Amino acid sequence: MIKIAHDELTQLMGGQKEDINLDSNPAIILMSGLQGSGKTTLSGKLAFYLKSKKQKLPLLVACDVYRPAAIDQLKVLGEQIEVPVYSEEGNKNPIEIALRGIQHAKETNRNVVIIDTAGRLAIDEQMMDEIAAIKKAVSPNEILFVVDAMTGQDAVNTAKAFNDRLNFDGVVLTKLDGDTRGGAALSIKSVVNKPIKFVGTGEKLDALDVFYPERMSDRILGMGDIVSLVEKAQEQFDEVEAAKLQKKIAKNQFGFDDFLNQIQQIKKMGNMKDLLGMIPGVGKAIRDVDISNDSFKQIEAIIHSMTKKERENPALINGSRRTRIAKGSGTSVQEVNKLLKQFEEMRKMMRVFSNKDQAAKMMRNMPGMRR
Ligand SMILES: Nc1nc2c(ncn2[C@@H]2O[C@H](COP(=O)(O)OP(=O)(O)OP(=O)(O)O)[C@@H](O)[C@H]2O)c(=O)[nH]1
Ligand SMILES: [Mg+2]
Repeated sequence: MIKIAHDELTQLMGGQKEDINLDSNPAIILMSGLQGSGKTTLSGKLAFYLKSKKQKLPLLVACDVYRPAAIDQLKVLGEQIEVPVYSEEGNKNPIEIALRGIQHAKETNRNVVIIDTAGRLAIDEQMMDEIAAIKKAVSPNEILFVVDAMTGQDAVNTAKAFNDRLNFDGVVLTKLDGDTRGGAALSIKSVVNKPIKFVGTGEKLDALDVFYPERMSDRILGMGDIVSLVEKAQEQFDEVEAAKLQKKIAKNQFGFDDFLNQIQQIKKMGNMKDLLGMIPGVGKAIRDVDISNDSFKQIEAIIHSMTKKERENPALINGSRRTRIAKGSGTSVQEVNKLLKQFEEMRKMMRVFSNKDQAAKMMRNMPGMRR
């Protein structure tokens, strides 16, 4: 079930990762989004990413002409990552600045231009008109819509408003380092049908990740590594064998040899502690507990000390046989008793669950299940 949900979620969020389009020279990237969504920070992060990972020569262009400190903020970021910043002190026309910024990039051989724009507190016409005008003037390769993941479902309305006006190319979710699980990613993708391309995971300039739908499903489901666990189990799962086992269980013929087989299969899946750690919530709980694959050793030793008949029909194992098995396996009669008891309990449970009617009856009789 979890694996199916996980796979569907991944598909819903686009399936594959999507790159940004840097096909022209210079490639032009335009930032859009509400105030405080993280546009300026992202401009710096993206410049750093393109410079260090893609061997590009970016130029940052400061088109936020409203907030007094906006230009300085971008300059500080540019200095940290050693990327030049184009700005015009005193010019209040962002379109002019954007166009001259691109011209400057051409003259100085910069092959990517990242245009940082002004945000507003809420969606307003003036802001939309301005960014639409910049888009028209510069024909960007890529318009990125930047949105704070912590704003939850509001993010979806904002995304829709921006997309209706700008028809942007991709979404960047910022502040995913907070408590949010990022469910907004899912809604945004389904409402505007534009790929999420990056996620911001911190205030530092290297805190930018390419968006992988699969990893986001993990996060939304909060699953630890349950998918890997399911995949591992699937690798070991043999349908023919399973059907045989099912029959045996129904006829109450599930014996110690079958049990040994099951243990072998679990062991094939890998280290016990790692396996348990993949179950959500368990990993932390067992961090300091010593669980080794040896946990099965004693059980295996006891089973190996049984005769073939005893393994097939544990009811045969009386007092003297128990003493013999304990001796043979280097354990104690108590330990043999314990295993036999647990085995019997397990067989009972298995039988119940192999019979649909019985299982249904049992569920109905559980406290809280009655209508
Ligand atoms: N924790 C965290 N903080 C972030 C992230 N991205 C941005 N911030 C912080 O969010 C705040 C706003 O970021 P800015 O980049 O200034 O946002 P903006 O969209 O340019 O804002 P305006 O220019 O006012 O419209 C800053 O304090 C950033 O440090 C992120 O991925 N994680
Ligand atoms: Mg800004």
